[in-house]
Amino acid sequence: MDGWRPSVCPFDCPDTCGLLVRVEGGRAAAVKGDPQHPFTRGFLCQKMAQYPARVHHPQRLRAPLLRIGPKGSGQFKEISWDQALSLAAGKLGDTAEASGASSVLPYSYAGHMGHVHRNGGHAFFHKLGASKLGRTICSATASAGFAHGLGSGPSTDLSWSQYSDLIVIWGSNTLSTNLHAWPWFQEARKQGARLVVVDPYRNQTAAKADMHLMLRPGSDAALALGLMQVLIDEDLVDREYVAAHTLGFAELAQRAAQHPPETVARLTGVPAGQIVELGRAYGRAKAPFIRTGWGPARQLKGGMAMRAIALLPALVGAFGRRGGGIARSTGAGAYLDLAPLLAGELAPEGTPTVNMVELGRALAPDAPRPINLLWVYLSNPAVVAPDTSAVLKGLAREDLFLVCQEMFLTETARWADLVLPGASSLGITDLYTAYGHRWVQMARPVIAPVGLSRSILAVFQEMAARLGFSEEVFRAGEEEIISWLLAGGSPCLEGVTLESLSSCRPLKADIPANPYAEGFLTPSGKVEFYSESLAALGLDPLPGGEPSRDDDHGGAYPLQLITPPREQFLNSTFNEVDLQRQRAGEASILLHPLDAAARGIKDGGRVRVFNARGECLLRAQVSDAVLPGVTVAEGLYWGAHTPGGAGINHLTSQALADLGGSSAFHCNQVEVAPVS
Ligand SMILES: Nc1nc2c(c(=O)[nH]1)N[C@H]1C(S)=C(S)[C@@H](COP(=O)(O)OP(=O)(O)OC[C@H]3O[C@@H](n4cnc5c(=O)[nH]c(N)nc54)[C@H](O)[C@@H]3O)O[C@H]1N2
Ligand SMILES: Nc1nc2c(c(=O)[nH]1)N[C@H]1C(S)=C(S)[C@@H](COP(=O)(O)OP(=O)(O)OC[C@H]3O[C@@H](n4cnc5c(=O)[nH]c(N)nc54)[C@H](O)[C@@H]3O)O[C@H]1N2
Ligand code: SF4
Ligand SMILES: [Mo]
Repeated sequence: MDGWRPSVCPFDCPDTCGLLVRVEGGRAAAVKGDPQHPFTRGFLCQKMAQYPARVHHPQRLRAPLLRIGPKGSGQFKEISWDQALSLAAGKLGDTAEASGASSVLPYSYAGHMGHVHRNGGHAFFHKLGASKLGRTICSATASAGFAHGLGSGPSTDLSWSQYSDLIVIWGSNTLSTNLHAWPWFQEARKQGARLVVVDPYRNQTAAKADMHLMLRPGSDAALALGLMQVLIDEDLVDREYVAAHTLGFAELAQRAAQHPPETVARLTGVPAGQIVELGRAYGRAKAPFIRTGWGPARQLKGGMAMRAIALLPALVGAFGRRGGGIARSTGAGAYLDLAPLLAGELAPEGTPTVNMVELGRALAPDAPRPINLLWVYLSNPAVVAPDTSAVLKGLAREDLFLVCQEMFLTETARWADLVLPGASSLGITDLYTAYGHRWVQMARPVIAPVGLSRSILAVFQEMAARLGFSEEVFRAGEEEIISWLLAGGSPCLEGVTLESLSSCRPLKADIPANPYAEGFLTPSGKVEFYSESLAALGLDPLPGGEPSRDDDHGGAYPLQLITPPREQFLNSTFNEVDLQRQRAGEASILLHPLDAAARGIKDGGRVRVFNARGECLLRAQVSDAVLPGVTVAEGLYWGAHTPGGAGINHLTSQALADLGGSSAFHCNQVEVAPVS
């Protein structure tokens, strides 16, 4: 049906925008933001404006492909779905017989965020007895850090910030990665609120702030302790709130006392005067609001960093005030009943789990447990996973059979033996919740399938039929599964039903704007400055200020490198859209004039960035938007779109953060040298 049709942005972004798609002759001709969406309010980011170009891209995969050249050569021939699925079923059977079902590993993440399809392969791999995947790459450490202070569960809603008089954006590049939070912050500013950014570089967001604390990566816990000490020292603590709702203030105060502003200035690179200024402003604000991104968590001590930041609002009683609190992740996803779709009970007891951050290690020929068949979907590990050279070595193994469900011949799909063309979000039915707001929405197909592409769920159900799996989950349709997800009986989803969602308009989940006003889901029910559960794990029960640091091989790699997202890409997605690549420009590295001068590097010159793990060629951008000793490379460019052919994850490591097991993507030591 032609005309403007409702849909949802399927990408891994907190905003989960309401979309309107203009359909002409079964194709998407244009998209715009849905003005009736109460949170995203009618505008889109520049990436999504290119969605029709991506969906109908000439290089979009339209048929199953079988490898006919050497691995990685990109030489394939088209085959039928029947041939492709029979081959896949045969390989799964052979692999399980030869080396056990646990030598099969699914690898998926969040290329598509709809719950039905994102989770639509899990039951299949459980039943098969494949190794499980620990899906930790993004938020596990941040969640764990918060859980050990405030408890799990949703955090304060971003829209609550409109009532705040002091907004602190702590390690989030809002204007690039969470654009629809910005108007709420601006509303508060119109009423006189001050906006402070805590970030290692002057990103788009920091450039628009009233104050920017430029800290060294990995030093957030120290900064938080420094702010706590100012609050305690200047008697800005809300004693009543602390007495009623927290545990361990006396012990915290002792720890904070070891972090006076001068000490913290040394650890963080932030001038002592700024630490005192922000401490005072935070303590005197009526309703201070913090927005933490994931930046502080992508560090070896990232769990500790998030925990320390999360404790600040309790000290000043911010959770008790309209406009006060802390936002990380919110939304209705946690209230869905995923169990019937995941069918975890089908997995044999003792099935091993592979942490997705350690894919390189898991695929090594000498890994303790062999992985001989890897099935990748909704992810592009050759670009997004850390330690790319280890990942590529694994993907290149002659004895690894690689299946890849993809929309494009990505740098992962190039290594595949079998490529299955994936449907886009515009051709399927799914249910979406957000992690940056509380709205729930369903989308139905608005265009005809592109080529022979098929959805994730459809492929796994076909595979299940071939392998003779007979459970109900392998036959249920998309809408039936959505009704299962909603049937858990959570009061937050009252009134959200298949029927009420079927107009494909957003519905609000009944989650309070500031859930922390109603208590904390910690073991004690209070904010835990002192954490017994951390003590039980043998970890520091109090926030500790020692910065994160990558092993620097005795100073051989003296510069810190962070690798945050780039505005023009969504993780590695949109690399395939020419206009977005042009807008992004050449992959670059930001470094301070002193570091550049010491190395004979000129602004705009080509440089080699390297450490023991690998090297990249990038364009130097010399500016005081970053501290001396710190460098920044934005964006996950495909290797093929980077001058030396190697993307930024050649420099990152498989080391795991302290809590939750995420990657320390922003904790790297490197050296930079000019290239003539
Ligand atoms: N345009 C765009 N939007 C995106 C994405 C994208 O790739 N592109 N990705 C999406 C996804 S999957 C996610 S998880 C989110 C992530 O969104 P963000 O949370 O915004 O991303 P981060 O990588 O965590 O980086 C956020 C900020 O943290 C800073 N940072 C790095 N290290 C530290 C540190 O040690 N301390 C502090 N205080 N700050 C630090 C970085 O400089 C950066 O400005 O964004 C989503 N939105
Ligand atoms: N150095 C560094 N590395 C990082 C990060 C960082 O900040 N720095 N960020 C990390 C974070 S936060 C995350 S979440 C991960 C993200 O890692 P991924 O989830 O792997 O993200 P994408 O790169 O977007 O890859 C998703 C793939 O899914 C495909 N896809 C999208 N929709 C569909 C569909 O409907 N069907 C099929 N079959 N395929 C589809 C896309 O074409 C794309 O290739 O990356 C991590 N990697
Ligand atoms: S990527 Fe994020 S900001 Fe852009 S349209 Fe999608 S949900 Fe909205
Ligand atoms: Mo992410």
